[in-house]
Amino acid sequence: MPDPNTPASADQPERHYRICPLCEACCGLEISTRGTQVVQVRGWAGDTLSDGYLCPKGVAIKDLHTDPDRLRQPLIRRGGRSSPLEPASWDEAFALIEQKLPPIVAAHGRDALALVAGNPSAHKMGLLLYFARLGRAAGSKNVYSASTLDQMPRQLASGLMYGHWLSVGLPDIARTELLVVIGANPLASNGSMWTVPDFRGKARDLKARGGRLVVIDPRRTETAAIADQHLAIRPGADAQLLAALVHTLFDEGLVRLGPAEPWLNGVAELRQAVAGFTPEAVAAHCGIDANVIRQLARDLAATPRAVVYSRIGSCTQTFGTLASWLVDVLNALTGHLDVPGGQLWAKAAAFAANTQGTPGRGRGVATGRHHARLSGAPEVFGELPIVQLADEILTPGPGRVRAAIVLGANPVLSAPGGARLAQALDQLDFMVSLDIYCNETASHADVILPGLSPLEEGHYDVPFPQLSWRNTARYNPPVFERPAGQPPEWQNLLRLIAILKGHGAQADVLALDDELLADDLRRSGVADTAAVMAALQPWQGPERLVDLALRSGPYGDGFGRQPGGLTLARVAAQPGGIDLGELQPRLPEVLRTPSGKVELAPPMLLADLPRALAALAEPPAEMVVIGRRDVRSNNSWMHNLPTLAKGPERCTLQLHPADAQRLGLEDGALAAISRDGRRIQAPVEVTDAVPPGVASLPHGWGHDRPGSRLRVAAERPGANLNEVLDARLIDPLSGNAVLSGVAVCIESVA
Ligand SMILES: Nc1nc2c(c(=O)[nH]1)N[C@H]1C(S)=C(S)[C@@H](COP(=O)(O)OP(=O)(O)OC[C@H]3O[C@@H](n4cnc5c(=O)[nH]c(N)nc54)[C@H](O)[C@@H]3O)O[C@H]1N2
Ligand SMILES: Nc1nc2c(c(=O)[nH]1)N[C@H]1C(S)=C(S)[C@@H](COP(=O)(O)OP(=O)(O)OC[C@H]3O[C@@H](n4cnc5c(=O)[nH]c(N)nc54)[C@H](O)[C@@H]3O)O[C@H]1N2
Ligand code: SF4
Ligand SMILES: [Mo]
Repeated sequence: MPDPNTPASADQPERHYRICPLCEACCGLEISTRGTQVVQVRGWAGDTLSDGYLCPKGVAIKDLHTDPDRLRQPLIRRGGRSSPLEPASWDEAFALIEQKLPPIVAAHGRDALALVAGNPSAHKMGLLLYFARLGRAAGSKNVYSASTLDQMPRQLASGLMYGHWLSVGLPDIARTELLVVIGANPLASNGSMWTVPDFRGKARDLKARGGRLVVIDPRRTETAAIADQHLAIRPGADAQLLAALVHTLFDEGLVRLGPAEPWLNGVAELRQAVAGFTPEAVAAHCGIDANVIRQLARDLAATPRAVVYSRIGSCTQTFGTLASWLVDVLNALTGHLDVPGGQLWAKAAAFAANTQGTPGRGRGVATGRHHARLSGAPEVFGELPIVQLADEILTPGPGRVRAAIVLGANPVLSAPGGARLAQALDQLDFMVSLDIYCNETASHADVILPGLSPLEEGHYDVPFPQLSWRNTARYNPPVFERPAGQPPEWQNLLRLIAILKGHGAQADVLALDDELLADDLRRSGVADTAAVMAALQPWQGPERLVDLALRSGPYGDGFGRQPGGLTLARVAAQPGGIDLGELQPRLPEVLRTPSGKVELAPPMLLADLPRALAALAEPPAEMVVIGRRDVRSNNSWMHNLPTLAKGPERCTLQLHPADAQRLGLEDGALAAISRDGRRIQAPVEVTDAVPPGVASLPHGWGHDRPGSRLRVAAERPGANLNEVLDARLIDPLSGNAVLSGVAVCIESVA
């Protein structure tokens, strides 16, 4: 295997190793360059995690690097809120922030400043690690992120069961014989809350060894198309279906706890809790025959190596936390928890709370340490529901949000009620966006601070090794030097912290970084902080935090106590990363619950079951809408890259032929999709991939809003699904938005 990190020779380009930061598959790329040009992007076959896999978005990292619309200089409004965004120097941009932001907090309190983080902030170590620091410095209750448009139900369920928000169980795809995928389409998304590059190849291997893939999804997706069985569930009915599967296990005497038995709490409570969810009672609601439900429960119980995995389709609904929980309950009651071929936990080399502190026991998780001012929604994992941000800005009174710092997020397109949020953002006294584009959200800011190209940054995946199909540790240095004068984003975040702390815009951010790290070390009980800081030299910023986390992690060198253990230098010396082996059983040490047990029946979840039972009696809506992902798109922000944007129109409304006929809509005709007076239009794609009564439209489109500067995306803007979705609909436990199965009216645009 040739080393990808090779210097250029006269005719050979230089090769670099780069971990793709664009989605959760985290593929290792080989990037060939000549001078400042990217010549080629390929999957790097020497990568320990991804084995050479990549998708078209990975290739488009070249377009992203060269995109003329990508910001390289701050934009500011010199003349107040209604003046235009104009290029400015970094000093001028930060001076404006220092002039405007602290007085707002001083006059109205810390909660007057909202912090909003988007999806890319999970994919960049500098953003994730320093947003956490910004959060502590700001001390505001108004923290929002894409998590409440996404996986918060999964994190809450796992947190309640295992004691930490990121102790999310993973399918052991390399060894399972039966994989049930619910509400996920990894062939398009490349996996989520599960870092599993080349799902297709792994599914092929599963089938080659005689295993089966079952997909539960309203739509016959790309993943469903390669499955052995596809169950077209009615949108929003996952909790009821899963409860009926659990019911069947008890009803038919199929419960078998397996090796996890000594660590399981709450089996008896579960039996009682699901008593009302007979397959016969839920069948019509789920659109799945009772016998099919019973047979799936039997298959799961009878297959020695089986596992159920669920993702966004079953999270972004009003019973998202219940559904996520019941998936793990099914795995536990069929003896597939913590066994090879079943559901296992990763053991990440760095940053995993389930490798820190006392093994096997901890404080567990709590919600509701504070509540939303207006709705009273509980804080979950430090966050409030992002769909409520517009109200918090628009509604007068003490505690009103008057300023915002938005980090790599585009809630104007990505959150239900985004159009109203756009109006709300204009009511703010001051707004800062850190983004690489002037997108539909950043265009409302007073200051935009641009981030670097991914090729100008070093990379270590902070959360994803905690969710990976295999344990590895990987790091890459920047491919290119960053442009002179443009700071890395972690330093921009530090400068914002300095401003909020009253140190001023001219503060020495590296000294502040030292100060914050020393604080961290003292809080975690390190006696000789100076010695640790010295041992971490010469690393700086996020790399320094990674080195610290690796060295004090489960495979680390323990600062000399474990000679040969991991350090960032050792990881960096291996392009392609260090393989730490396949997933292993981790009970009980992975647990951080107060009881030291897996909590199969958390009271908060049991208490929510009657709501799911009551929903069985509600009449179904005539027409509901669900989302859809395409491999050439990524939420709202990769539509500006020419290699991805070309090809057929992707923002189409898929309709079943029977619905199309009933509504008088032909393929290619324009349909109006509306709810409560909100209305969008999209071209129809007639297909029997969606069942009758279900329409599918992708999210992240709608690039025709004034102010944004995305020239390629604006050529085919698409319709913004979230403009019709309903900001009032949430899962009350997690605060997560309901994005799927929302009732809409569809008609022909005459
Ligand atoms: N209806 C519907 N809505 C959805 C979903 C759905 O399935 N259906 N999915 C939801 C999900 S899962 C998610 S995660 C959210 C995503 O919601 P958001 O995170 O709000 O949206 P993104 O489109 O990911 O926008 C990310 C922004 O980050 C910027 N960015 C990219 N790289 C960097 C960087 O290095 N630094 C900085 N500072 N900025 C950067 C991009 O320019 C873009 O503006 O959308 C959600 N919305
Ligand atoms: N190409 C591409 N890749 C991406 C993204 C992207 O936008 N584009 N976004 C990234 C992000 S931020 C995330 S969070 C992940 C998400 O990764 P996935 O969870 O795999 O996301 P989707 O492909 O949207 O798959 C969700 C599936 O749920 C189905 N579904 C809808 N409603 C229901 C329901 O009520 N019940 C059930 N059982 N299924 C339902 C949908 O039809 C869809 O097929 O993808 C990531 N990867
Ligand atoms: S699947 Fe594509 S976007 Fe995701 S990490 Fe791999 S190359 Fe990047
Ligand atoms: Mo997401």
